[in-house]
Amino acid sequence: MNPARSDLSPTQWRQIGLITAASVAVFALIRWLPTGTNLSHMDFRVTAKNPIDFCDPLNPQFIPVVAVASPVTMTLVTDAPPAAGRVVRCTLTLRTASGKPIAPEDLLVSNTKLLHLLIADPSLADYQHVHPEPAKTPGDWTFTFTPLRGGDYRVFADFTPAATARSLYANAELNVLGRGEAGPSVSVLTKSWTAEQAGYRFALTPAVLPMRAGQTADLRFSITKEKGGAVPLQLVMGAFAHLVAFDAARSGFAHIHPMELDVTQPPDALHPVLNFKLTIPRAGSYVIWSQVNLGGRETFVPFWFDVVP
Ligand SMILES: [Cu+2]
Repeated sequence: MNPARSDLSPTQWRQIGLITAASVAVFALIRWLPTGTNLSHMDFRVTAKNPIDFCDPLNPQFIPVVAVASPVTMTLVTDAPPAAGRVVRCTLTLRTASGKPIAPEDLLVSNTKLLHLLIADPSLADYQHVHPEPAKTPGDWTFTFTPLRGGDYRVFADFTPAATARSLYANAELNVLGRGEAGPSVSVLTKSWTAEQAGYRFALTPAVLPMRAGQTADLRFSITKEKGGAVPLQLVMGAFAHLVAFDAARSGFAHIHPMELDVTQPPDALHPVLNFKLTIPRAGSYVIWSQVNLGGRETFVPFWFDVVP
């Protein structure tokens, strides 16, 4: 008989058996529990010359999404040819470079959502912010939107893989039939730091004018009710205002949020003011689309301006 065995009493054998069974059960339970993402940081690694890897949330920059290589491919399929003024139903597919689907469990919530789409027509007169919902097939996401104009719409996706915990971007184009007759008039393209819409006056005021390329600009965003009274400013995606800047060529964007980070302290009700910082690296024509929630109604207001060298 094996001397080691002879040292153990039947009770000890039973204890070993129970401990082993318990360990197997715990192991099986852990394996059975959802483990989150199946993707690793290697799935989001890019070997190209200009990989997207930046995004310091405290120092938001203009991100040249189109020029840089994204480790993610995005494709768009619509149920019918998109046309201006009509609802378009889209299925968007997100995959890693090696073809792995990017599903909800692979992404972190950012600004209250897993996936943000910034959609703009070639004139940048129609800007929309949409949140796709995950579809049954992993990697597929569905959304609807109504393009106001014709042309090659550009769709920028903004998301944060759980594997890297850093913002990542992708882009795709969607041709929309029509000449834009359903869209806003070109007067919205007039360069201005003020705008009126729906009974409100919006002002975006840079501390120093003109805005210069490469210099951080302090921007003051304010809203007043034209007839006087309180401005019913509410949170949208976890902030009192979102500003998204595009260059005229739509090569990328900058998405910025108020410096007033404490959303439990809303701005003054009669004359809300929010402060932003923005650095634009290159001279040219730009638009900042502001997005606010006024009494439950989402309002988008553009400000066109020039950045000088
Ligand atoms: Cu935002």
